[in-house]
Amino acid sequence: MKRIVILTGAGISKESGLDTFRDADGIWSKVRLEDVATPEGFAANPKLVHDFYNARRRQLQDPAILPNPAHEALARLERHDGFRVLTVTQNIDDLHERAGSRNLIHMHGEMLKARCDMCGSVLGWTDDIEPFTPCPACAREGGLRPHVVWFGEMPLEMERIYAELAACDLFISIGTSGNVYPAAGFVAEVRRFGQAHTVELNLEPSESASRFAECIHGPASQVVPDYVNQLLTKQK
Ligand code: BJW
Repeated sequence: MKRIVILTGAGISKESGLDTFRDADGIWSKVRLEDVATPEGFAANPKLVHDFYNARRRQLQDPAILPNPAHEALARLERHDGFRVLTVTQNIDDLHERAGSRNLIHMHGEMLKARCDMCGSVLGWTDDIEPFTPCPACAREGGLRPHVVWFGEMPLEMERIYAELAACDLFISIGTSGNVYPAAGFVAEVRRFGQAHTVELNLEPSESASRFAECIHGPASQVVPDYVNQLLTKQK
């Protein structure tokens, strides 16, 4: 059975209505990443960071925000018997799950979860968080934070991800600019470990484009379903 690892980034959710980070109109054009996506920023101004994630959490739950044909195509690929597919997403939205992907790692965490720094509980979370919202598990105030990975923090499930990268036959990177490590280094890891084919599907050449054996550029809602259809046709 062909083993496929798929890495996704903010570009796959752009056509669902969620902003990317580094495009001209992206999130980092509106807020400083040092203020909202570092442990130091959170310690300096927890209210600012909670407000930033509260707004994004509310937006994600807007009924207009839905998976697009790219998310749906990846779920279709995962359901096919001829492939063993792992999707590793840098995104904290839940659009892959909503499209039907099940073998999924959120390496940068999840917007619809909160974590208590005091008792370590990870909880499903759909409401706003304020600096003194008590933790439902330990009842203490001041410890709740978004369950996301900020700069300087260790991404989640790295051991499992590296094992899958070493064993895969095909690595597909979708909608990521290749600026943020360790995800930006996955293509090099794949090439170092084995014989896997490597493909970039992105709106434009990413920072890592030269490291891929094949690059297809265009909007995810078009290039991803086309590429998945090609794989499914070859498998017949
Ligand atoms: C479309 C499209 C359409 C648009 N269709 N495509 C120096 C060298 C190397 C590393 C470091 C260094 N100094 C510091 C580091 C480490 C640091 C890092 O990488 N910094 C860089 C800035 C240099 N990394 C870390 O700190 C990480 N932790 C770490 O390294 O731990 C140690 C470790 C060691 C060894 C092994 C393992 C670990 C943690 C990084 C945490 C990143 N967190 C964020 C916020 C998460 C929560 C939130 O969402 O708020 O994650 S930052 C932000 O960037 C978010 C994203 O997941 C991440 C990646 O962004 P992404 O997805 O690539 O988005 P964009 O906007 O950059 O790109 C979108 C792309 O889509 C573009 O190319 C568009 O063209 C394209 N696109 N429309 C298809 N319709």
